[in-house]
Amino acid sequence: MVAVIVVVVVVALVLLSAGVVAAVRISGRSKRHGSVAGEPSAPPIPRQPRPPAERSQPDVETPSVEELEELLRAPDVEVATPPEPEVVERPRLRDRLARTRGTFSGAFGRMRGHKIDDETWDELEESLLLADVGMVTTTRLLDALRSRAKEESVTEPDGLIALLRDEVVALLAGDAGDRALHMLPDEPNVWMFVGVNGVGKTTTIGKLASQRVGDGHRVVLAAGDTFRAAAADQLQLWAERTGGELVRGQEGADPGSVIFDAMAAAAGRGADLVLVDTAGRLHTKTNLMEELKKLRRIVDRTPGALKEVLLVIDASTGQNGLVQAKQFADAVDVTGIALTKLDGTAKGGIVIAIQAELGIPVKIVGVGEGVGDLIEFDPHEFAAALFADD
Ligand SMILES: Nc1nc2c(ncn2[C@@H]2O[C@H](COP(=O)(O)OP(=O)(O)O)[C@@H](O)[C@H]2O)c(=O)[nH]1
Ligand SMILES: [Mg+2]
Repeated sequence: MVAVIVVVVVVALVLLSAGVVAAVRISGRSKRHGSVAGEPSAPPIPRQPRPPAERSQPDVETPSVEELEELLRAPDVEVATPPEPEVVERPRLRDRLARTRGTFSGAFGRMRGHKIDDETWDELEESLLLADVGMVTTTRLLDALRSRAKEESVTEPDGLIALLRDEVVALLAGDAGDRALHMLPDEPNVWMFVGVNGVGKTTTIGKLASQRVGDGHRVVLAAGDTFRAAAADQLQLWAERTGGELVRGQEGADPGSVIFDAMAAAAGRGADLVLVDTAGRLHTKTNLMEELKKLRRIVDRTPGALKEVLLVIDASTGQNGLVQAKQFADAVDVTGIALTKLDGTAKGGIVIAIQAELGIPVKIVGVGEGVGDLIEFDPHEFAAALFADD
């Protein structure tokens, strides 16, 4: 009997002391957990499997499993989880063009009630101008439409609308040139992005990086906008998000040197595409254009090929975008247009004006702020979206 009591007392003492030791260890970890930045960091604590006995001590105040896990986690060790591949569905141009389409569908609705008369032509002209097709291109379209309507004896508004759609497609597809984004195999290809501040250069680069990395290319993003550190930070976020590699310089660094470094990095890492972001301050317009010419020369001198100079235009600026485009196209040989923000604007008709008046192909269009909101431009899809009834 005495022996039994002695055993019980010894077991109780052992349990009690185990509880005290556990409490001391836990409070030590808690202190480390609250360490401030700058303190020497604690070495990572290896995770040990917990013995089942730890859980079966109801009378010692033990932390819950979740609390223990939290406490045992070394505060300064971050386990890098690879970014989840974003599921990107191609947006429908038709959905995103809703506001521009609204301008046309309203006018078409009013036209349909009666035979073609002066009012019909006024409605058409007004809707084209409202959609920022611009006077020059609107006049050209309507002149073509009048002679075709006469030739083909079209008397019903629906016939006229169908003809207008044809004319828009013809104008867009006619002398469009080539809408492909070009790359040569087995060498670094350079695509340079130019345009005024805020039009969407950096965002478009991010979206393209995502597409091309997804297609198996190795992409370098060159932060050639060195005026503001925030510009490179923004590009860095896109690089992290898309799996591209960023090359950046100090704030105020010579953008040319960043491009140089980017080309060297691309060659060294076997990257086949370098997307070059540039600054777009308009108030130093002459300098901006000179800077762009210089960057072009640098790219021309480095190994690798300058395959695209893409002028980024914000569709919501309508006819102003056209004026900008003319200035840029005079300074650098622009190979194509990236037209952004076609979503949410009623001025989508600017696509037609750009194509008709500049003769530079619109290659890609931005239809939202998301990573997947960039689509290659297709005149037939555009016309179908514009003339859809609903
Ligand atoms: N709605 C919409 N917003 C866009 C699009 N492209 C860019 N943006 C937004 O426009 C703003 C300026 O873009 P940013 O890339 O910084 O322009 P940058 O100054 O030319 O580099 C950002 O808020 C972008 O999210 C687009 O296609 N649609
Ligand atoms: Mg930018």
